[in-house]
Amino acid sequence: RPIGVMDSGIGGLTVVRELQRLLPGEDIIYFGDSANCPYGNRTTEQITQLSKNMLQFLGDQGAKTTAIACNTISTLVDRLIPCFDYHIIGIVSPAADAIARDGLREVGLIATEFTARSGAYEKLIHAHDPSIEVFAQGSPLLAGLVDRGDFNEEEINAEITTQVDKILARRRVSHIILGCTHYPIVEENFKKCYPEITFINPALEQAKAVQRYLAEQDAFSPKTRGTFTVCTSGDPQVYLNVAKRLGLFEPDDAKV
Ligand code: DGN
Repeated sequence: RPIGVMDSGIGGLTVVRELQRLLPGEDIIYFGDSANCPYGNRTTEQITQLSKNMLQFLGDQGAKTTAIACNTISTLVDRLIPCFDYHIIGIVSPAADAIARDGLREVGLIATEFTARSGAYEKLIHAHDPSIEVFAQGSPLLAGLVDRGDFNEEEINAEITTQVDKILARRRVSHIILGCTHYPIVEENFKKCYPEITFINPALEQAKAVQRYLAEQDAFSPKTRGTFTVCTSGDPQVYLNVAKRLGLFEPDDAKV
């Protein structure tokens, strides 16, 4: 049975990259809802409904677990999990656990406006240690700019510097969480604009959480190389381009 990965768009391909590195034998089925992206500017009810549709679809494909790669959707994971009878993993919780474990005293967060406003990272980090300071900043534009797939450097860098400068004006943090799955696709832009800052990509922690779950369930695939299927409500060509940019296994199947 495959691992499901879902996102509002192409961003979750950054989680697929980590899954393929850690668990190359697993079949992966991906759903990206680009027709409705960005989710970050939508209401809670809209995001919940759209997410349920994707979780249902992946469950129907027989997913043994689904990684909700999208941070925005993961802020609502507590209301989604009870609606399904198969296993679901969000991305915020494993990332928050890792930050608390690594002993950072303060950290910046750049995310969609929805995620930044939700306080989900703060809540889960503070569950470990309430004294860790989190400086959250929402970007209304960056996820949409990346999802467009044309990688206009000037526009992307302008939005990165506008929002990261706002974090740094509040506190000169040394670490910033890339709290939207679309952002690690343009991680090089972040690094070039701010070489002195360490940018944290939550995708690896989520992939490790999937690995732990499969180990607990004794549910690893016996294969050495899994299949990779992309389904999207948007333009499959954009997914193929980004999959290539990220060095993913060539998708076996790209469906609309
Ligand atoms: N990629 C999504 C996230 O991680 O929050 C958000 C993209 C969007 O829909 N704005």
